[in-house]
Amino acid sequence: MNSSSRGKDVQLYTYFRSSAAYRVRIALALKGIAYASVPVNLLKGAQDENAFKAVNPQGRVPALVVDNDVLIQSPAILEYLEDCYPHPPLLPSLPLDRAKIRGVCSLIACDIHPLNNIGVLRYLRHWMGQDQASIDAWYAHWIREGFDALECFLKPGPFAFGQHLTLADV
Ligand SMILES: N[C@@H](CCC(=O)N[C@@H](CS)C(=O)NCC(=O)O)C(=O)O
Repeated sequence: MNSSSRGKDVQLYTYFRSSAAYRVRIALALKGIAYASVPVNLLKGAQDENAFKAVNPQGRVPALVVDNDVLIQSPAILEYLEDCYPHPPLLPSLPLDRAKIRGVCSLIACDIHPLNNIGVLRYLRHWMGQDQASIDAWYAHWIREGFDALECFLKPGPFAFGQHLTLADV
């Protein structure tokens, strides 16, 4: 356990296949923060049940509960973890470098992922009448377009931005 996490009661509402929750799990692990997992089975619709909506009215994972405060949205949670548990750092010190890394994070979290979320895909099927092949084509299109752009921003490795692991890798 990270020394600064002692005394805090940390719970992560999560689902094993959720990439947004994965980001938070990776950061928690890298920073050595002890937490309890609360599984929310997205395929069974647990995100829409009252028990979870009482935690996150948006019905999305991840949600991180720190003592009695609920944090939502993986970018905000990652920034919180970076602020409160700075070791190991997942952002460099220079503002310009930090902004470049955050830009890549946003490319993934704001422009690729939301278009392929369960709720969006279900809407395409049930309300827009799209078949599975069309939905798969939609999914693949936004991932391909996003990843093509992402490749242009990556530096020579081993990590996305060079020698150090950052939020872009997370
Ligand atoms: N922008 C949010 C996205 C959270 C999100 O959409 N999580 C997905 C799983 S990856 C979810 O809970 N989906 C439930 C649904 O669409 O019904 C974040 O980065 O935390």
